[in-house]
Amino acid sequence: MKALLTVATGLFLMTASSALAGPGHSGSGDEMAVGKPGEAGAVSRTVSIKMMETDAGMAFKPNGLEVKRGETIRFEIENIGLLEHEFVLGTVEENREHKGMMMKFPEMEHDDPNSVRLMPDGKGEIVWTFTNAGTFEFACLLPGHYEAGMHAAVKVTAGTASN
Ligand SMILES: [Cu+2]
Repeated sequence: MKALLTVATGLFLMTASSALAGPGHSGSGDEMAVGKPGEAGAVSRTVSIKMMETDAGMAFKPNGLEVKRGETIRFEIENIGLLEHEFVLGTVEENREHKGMMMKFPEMEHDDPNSVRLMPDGKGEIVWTFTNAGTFEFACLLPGHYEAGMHAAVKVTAGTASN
C-alpha cells in the first residue's frame, strides 16, 4: 500500500510539472515565449548574475537586463548568499503559476533548460536565445523569495541582434 502511494504521488508530481510547461512548450522542443536553449557557438554576450540576501530582503544583481531579439546570452549565475536560490527565466505569468506550485511542493525538482537551482556558493550556467520581443523576467520561485525581491525584468527589444 505504501509503495502504491509513493507511485501515485510520483505520477501526480510528473503530471503537475508537465502542466507547468505551459502553452508552446509541448510539440516545439524547448521553445517557450521567452525563447529557447541557445547554442554555445551563438553566444554574443556573457551576463554575470549574482543571487543573494540583502538587508532589505533578497536580490539578483543586476536587477534587470535588456537584450535584442535573436540574441544568445550566456548567463553565469552564482549564489553568493547563505540560502538556496534559483534562477528561472519565463513570462511573469509562467513564473507566477510556477511559484504557486512551489508553495505546494517546495521540494519540487525541475530539470528545465530555463532554470538553475543553486546551493550557497554554487555556480551554474544557462545559454539562452531570446526569440521574441517583450518583457519577461528571471526570478527565484522558492517560497517567499520572489516577494522578498528576487525578480528582475528582461526586456527584449525588437531590433535584430547583429551576430
Ligand atoms: Cu531565492
